[in-house]
Amino acid sequence: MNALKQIAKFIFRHIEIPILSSLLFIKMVWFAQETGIYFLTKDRIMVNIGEVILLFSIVLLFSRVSRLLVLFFIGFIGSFIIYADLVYFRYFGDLITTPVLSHSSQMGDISSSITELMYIRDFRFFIDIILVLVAYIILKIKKVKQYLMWKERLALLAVGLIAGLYMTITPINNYTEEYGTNLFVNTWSNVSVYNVIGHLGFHVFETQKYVRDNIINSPTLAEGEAEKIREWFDEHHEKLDEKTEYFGTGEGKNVMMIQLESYQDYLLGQSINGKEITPNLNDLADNAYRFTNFYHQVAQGRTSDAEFLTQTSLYPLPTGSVYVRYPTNTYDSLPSYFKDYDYSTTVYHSYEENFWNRSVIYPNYGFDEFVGKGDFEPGEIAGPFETLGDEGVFRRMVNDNVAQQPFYSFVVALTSHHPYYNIPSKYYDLDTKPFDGTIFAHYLHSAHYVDYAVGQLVDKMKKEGLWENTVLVVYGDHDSGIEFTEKHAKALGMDTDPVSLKNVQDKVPFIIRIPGMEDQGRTFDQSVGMIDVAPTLLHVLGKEKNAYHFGNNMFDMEDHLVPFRYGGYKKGDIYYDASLDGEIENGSCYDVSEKTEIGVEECVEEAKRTREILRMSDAVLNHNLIEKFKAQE
Ligand code: GP9
Ligand code: MN
Repeated sequence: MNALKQIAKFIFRHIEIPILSSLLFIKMVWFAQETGIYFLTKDRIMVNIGEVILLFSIVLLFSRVSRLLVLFFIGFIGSFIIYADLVYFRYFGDLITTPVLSHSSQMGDISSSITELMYIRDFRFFIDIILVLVAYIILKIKKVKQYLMWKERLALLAVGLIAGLYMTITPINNYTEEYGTNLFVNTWSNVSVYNVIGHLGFHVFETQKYVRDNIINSPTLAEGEAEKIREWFDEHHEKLDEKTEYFGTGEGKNVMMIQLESYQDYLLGQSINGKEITPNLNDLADNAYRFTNFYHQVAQGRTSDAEFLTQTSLYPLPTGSVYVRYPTNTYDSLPSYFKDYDYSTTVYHSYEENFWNRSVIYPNYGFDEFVGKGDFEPGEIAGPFETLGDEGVFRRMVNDNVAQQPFYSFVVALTSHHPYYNIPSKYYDLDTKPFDGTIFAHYLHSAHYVDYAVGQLVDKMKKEGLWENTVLVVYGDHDSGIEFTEKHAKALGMDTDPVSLKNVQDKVPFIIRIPGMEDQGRTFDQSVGMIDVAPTLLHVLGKEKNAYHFGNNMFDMEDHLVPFRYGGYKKGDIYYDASLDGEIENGSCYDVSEKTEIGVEECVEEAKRTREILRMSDAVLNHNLIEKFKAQE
């Protein structure tokens, strides 16, 4: 009896801790329920409970009455974070991050409607906290005696910390053992990070990353460096102002830009077992301009880097994605340019709106509207993400566009994403022998489906009267991740030597159609890259704009340097493969037209220039220089 009494007393001494910590966990469940994020896996539940236990263990350092005050603060901070995330999610479909908080211009849009996003029922997030505060005040007034019981509290603290750590670390380890640590470097989606490391863990991780990158290792800008970069842009503007026969040929027309997922250039113009892989893109190229040496320049940000390159003509970061690190910087983006000329601007992507932080960066780019996963009508599902297939996305876009002219529409297509399965079987009409069953065969089929979708798009544009008044740009976002081998090249009737194979790897298609031009069908062979898309488009639209763009005008016919983010480059026929150790001399230099390796000394000068350009672009991003330059204008 005595023992039972002791136990009851012991429980009573600490009862508020399990109650309040459970309530905090319940608030996490409410958040997941309302946002529709799937929460019910063993690991997700465990990591969140583990973190709650860790947080509340701290309370044991305090004796009863003061403990209530600490509980109030801890409970308030925890509940406030979850609730703030919920309100933010109701608007942006994502969790709050430090860059967003520290650049509250983004919040400008939301602050006026913030009260609309808060409901009376949300009060439940704070009831327990208020009760704790009331209890504290009563006990204080009644001068209730505090007890110490140091040993008991320290023992409980030890148990709490061990259990909390175990429950937090185990699920994270389970994830990294299976998928590696890439997610924590690239953070392609806040929700993905949250799923792995829990709600509180996400904010701890995200804040430490922000502090590490922006405060502790804050990139420094040497004296006079900003001025030098500005001068570089001034000189570059003179170059961009040179007119060609294509200047202004698309003036006043609508613009549609289609970014195809993982689409390699080698798919175009090729057949497998007698059948064209991309008949519709080939037809399009015959009625447009095709650049046969267009390179992707993406880094770890993959699709987001490709978008960033073409929309802003700045280079992606060496690690992580700019979309995640600098979503609120000032950019001379294509949509913002179109806004200046009263175009409507819309972006389409049939996946989660918060993936790659798009819901934050797109409004900053100047898109009026982002049509994301939740906004499409149900239609034919295709691709590994099991979302609306590209065909449906294109159709929706054209339907919208008819009433939006002049428009700038940008589609981030998705169906042909790695690992290239889940294409409806009726589109499997290529004979992929001898690759049947391999990832390469799946890749060809999914590329073939996307080509079909492009064909449907063109037909619909014609039907809806958009074909003759719309500049159409189609390009691929990056390589397929499948090594292009001798066997593949042979099957497609392409060069099989090692230099050609290397050169093919990072090439993606680039086609631009300017209606009304007589010389359509022309191909351009000079080396160009994604960085050049925005300046080229502005040239075609006939605008002389001193935009802070690093790219060149692809129509000026010059052999410009095409830097790759890892330090390699392509210029004319010269391809430089940088070495991972960063020593320029340890890289390899090739003459692609001769299909041979040449002395590295031939590449040193341009390799240095490549680094210089990337360094300048990094400085522009790290110090938000475009905002500063514009303020000086
Ligand atoms: C999903 C898509 C992912 O939104 O952008 O593409 P990825 O970055 O993996 O190429
Ligand atoms: Mn991609």
